[in-house]
Amino acid sequence: MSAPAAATLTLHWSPRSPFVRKVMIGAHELGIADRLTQARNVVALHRPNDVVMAFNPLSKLPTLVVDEADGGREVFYDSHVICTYLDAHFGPGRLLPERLEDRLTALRQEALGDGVMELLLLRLFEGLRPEEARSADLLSSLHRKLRRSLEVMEQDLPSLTARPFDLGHLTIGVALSYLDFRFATEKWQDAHPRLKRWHDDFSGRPSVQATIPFDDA
Ligand SMILES: N[C@@H](CCC(=O)N[C@@H](CS)C(=O)NCC(=O)O)C(=O)O
Repeated sequence: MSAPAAATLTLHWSPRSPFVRKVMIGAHELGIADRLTQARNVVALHRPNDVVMAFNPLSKLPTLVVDEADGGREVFYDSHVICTYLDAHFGPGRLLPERLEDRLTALRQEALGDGVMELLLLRLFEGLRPEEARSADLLSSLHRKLRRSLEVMEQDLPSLTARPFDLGHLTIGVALSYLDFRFATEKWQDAHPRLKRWHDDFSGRPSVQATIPFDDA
């Protein structure tokens, strides 16, 4: 395991990736965002990126490369593993609660947020296909899963408000922000006013304000 104080941390990064945003919000929350050198890479499901693949065979963002002062190198992916690495070195316990019950809840909420981001990415890709090639079954399935996920997020509000901010809050917040970023017409807020209020508070955090997504290519 590297000694981060002397290491160079390079995050293969995109300003529009919700999974990268998870890591960046985590880094801001830990006060170490300026330790991460951001390397812009464009990745796409249908076009593997050779630079990213040199470190991550799946060609996915985020990927963290840790270069140690002694010449050693370690690579970490995916967003969960990178957040775990950052928390262990710079937290510890601030992103991943130490108490088992809280940690399991945070991890389940992270899985829910990750799943929503994955289904939104699928919906985005499907929407880019010619209309006649789109799968109505897939789009309808994704829609049902999104609706149900929003209901469960709303049911999770008591546990979200009871715990200090952790990876569970972070990931659910990023997923809702990504929904707004890519599908602003979804109007989920009308059906979930309490979740909207929670998301408004989340959106006001300095770490979230510092990582607003944008399309640059
Ligand atoms: N489970 C991964 C998902 C990462 C992911 O899907 N990232 C997208 C960008 S938002 C990507 O790299 N897509 C390129 C590809 O799937 O080839 C994580 O948590 O980091």
